Amino acid sequence: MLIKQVADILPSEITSESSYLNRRQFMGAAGAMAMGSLLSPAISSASEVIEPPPLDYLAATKASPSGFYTSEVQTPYRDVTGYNNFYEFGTDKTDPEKYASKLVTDPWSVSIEGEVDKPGTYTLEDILKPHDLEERIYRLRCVEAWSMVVPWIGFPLADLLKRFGVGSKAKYVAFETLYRPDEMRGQRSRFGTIDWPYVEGLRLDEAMHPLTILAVGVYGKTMPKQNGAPIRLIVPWKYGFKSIKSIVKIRLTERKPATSWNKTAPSEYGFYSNVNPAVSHPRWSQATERRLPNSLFKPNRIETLPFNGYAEQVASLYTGLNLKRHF
Ligand SMILES: Nc1nc2c(c(=O)[nH]1)N[C@H]1C(S)=C(S)[C@@H](COP(=O)(O)O)O[C@H]1N2
Ligand SMILES: [Mo]
Repeated sequence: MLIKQVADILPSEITSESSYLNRRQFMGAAGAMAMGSLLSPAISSASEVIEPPPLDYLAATKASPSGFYTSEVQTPYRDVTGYNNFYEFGTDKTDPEKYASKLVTDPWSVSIEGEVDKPGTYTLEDILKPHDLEERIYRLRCVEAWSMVVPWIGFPLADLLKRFGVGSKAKYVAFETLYRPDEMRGQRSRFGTIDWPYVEGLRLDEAMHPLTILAVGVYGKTMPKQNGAPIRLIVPWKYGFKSIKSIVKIRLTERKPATSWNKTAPSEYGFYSNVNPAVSHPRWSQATERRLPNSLFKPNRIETLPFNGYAEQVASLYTGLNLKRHF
């Protein structure tokens, strides 16, 4: 599949040099410190060298009023594609990269069902044809308290839903991942916690929000299989597990759909799962997060922001909703 580029220069290319430099600076400095601690007791001067430039995360968020881009340092491609959650391929962070190559993503089709004017099963090519692809540089905050900054390529989910016609009874959108145990070794595991296929859902207004996209690429390249090829959801103000991968079904419904992690542990994972530093997971705090890449020398622990820093864009969707109760 080809990714059409809408602009000659992607925003990720504009900022990639500075993130490359930051990374280089950091690696050089970390190396210097490791050497320093082995070879001489003069760590204080070495540690001056490794002090990273302070990052103003809030300012980076505000820089793009739409929330479509952040100027924060982008997580390198090797981390975005090598540290993944995709339980269909196993529960270790490195399993998806190791095993997702077995996934057959061509041909691919997506069925559009339920309260929609033009239901049917469409090939990926038909799904993508009329949509201009654009880049969005988003924070991705996993419920496990790590995060990344990723330049996705995709298009607004709203554009797709409008095209197929949202029925008057539709109140939610349900999504389903491929179920193919022959290719997805995690689906064959007898010790899994998830009841396959993986399912997710959004309220219709969340699905129609301009920040919500269907992504088909990352870093200007076709989506790697471990990241949810060929097409996945990205909802940047919610915990990462809402951003369902390798979608084969989109169903508009009148009733709130079931969601995989909520079914697995309802007291730990709610339907909304908006990023919220004030609501702890029963087993850990959500007040801070580990921003990848990190290391012993640079733990990169930062504060978690309400709605993952997208409050300005999305808080109004939840006016009057008790976010502690509806976590
Ligand atoms: N089908 C499916 N989608 C999924 C998951 C999964 O296990 N299966 N993991 C989720 C979780 S917990 C996160 S944090 C993100 C990770 O996306 P990434 O690997 O592209 O960073 O995908 C989400 N989508
Ligand atoms: Mo996650």
